[in-house]
Amino acid sequence: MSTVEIVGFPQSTYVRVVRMVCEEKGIEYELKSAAPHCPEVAAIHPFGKIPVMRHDGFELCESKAIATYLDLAFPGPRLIPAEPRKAALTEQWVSLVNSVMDGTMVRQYLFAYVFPKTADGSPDRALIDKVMPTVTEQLGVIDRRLAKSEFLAGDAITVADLNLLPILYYLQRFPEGAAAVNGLPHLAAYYRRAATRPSFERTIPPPSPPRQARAS
Ligand SMILES: N[C@@H](CCC(=O)N[C@@H](CS)C(=O)NCC(=O)O)C(=O)O
Repeated sequence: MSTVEIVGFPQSTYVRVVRMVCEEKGIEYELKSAAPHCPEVAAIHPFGKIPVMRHDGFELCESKAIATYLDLAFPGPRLIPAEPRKAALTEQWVSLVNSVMDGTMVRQYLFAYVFPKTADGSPDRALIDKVMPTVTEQLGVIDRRLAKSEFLAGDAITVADLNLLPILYYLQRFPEGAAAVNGLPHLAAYYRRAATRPSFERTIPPPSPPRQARAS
């Protein structure tokens, strides 16, 4: 089989998710840095979002779909468990993070620092202060889950964890986000353990997201 091509900026949390899947499974892949909506991306994703993937003539978009393909098409540890309840819990936590928490933690909190809409380009303090209680509340939901199991879907790492960790990485880069994560004992311990995994270390994004990533 030919090398998997992942297309998208390495700063994107969703791009990092699929890279971490490759790393955890030992899949050989090439990362091609590309902006959302560029022709190469728009040819595969109907709404121009990153990541997109190419493999052996097969093109695919949407991070969860790409993760599922990689998990099923390649050998290596199963990242979406075969056991029905664990598989369903994996889906549940991906969905909760992508449909609710990504909006609060990435699109509002992180973007208030990285892509502020303030006149002078300084961090959007009003938005940060407004959104932090919700960020903390949502992190508490994850902390309570992690009080019960080592990983989100049970006792082994799954796509659910790989989908969350890139967001936690960015939260740790900013003061309120770091304080919120580190103030929750189960979540903080989970993050410390996960951050030592080669899949995490080998996919750490370059320091600053390109301006073109702004549209979302
Ligand atoms: N549901 C998509 C979301 C991907 C996504 O929102 N990617 C962002 C970068 S992190 C993007 O392409 N934003 C540009 C846009 O939405 O126009 C997935 O899971 O792959």
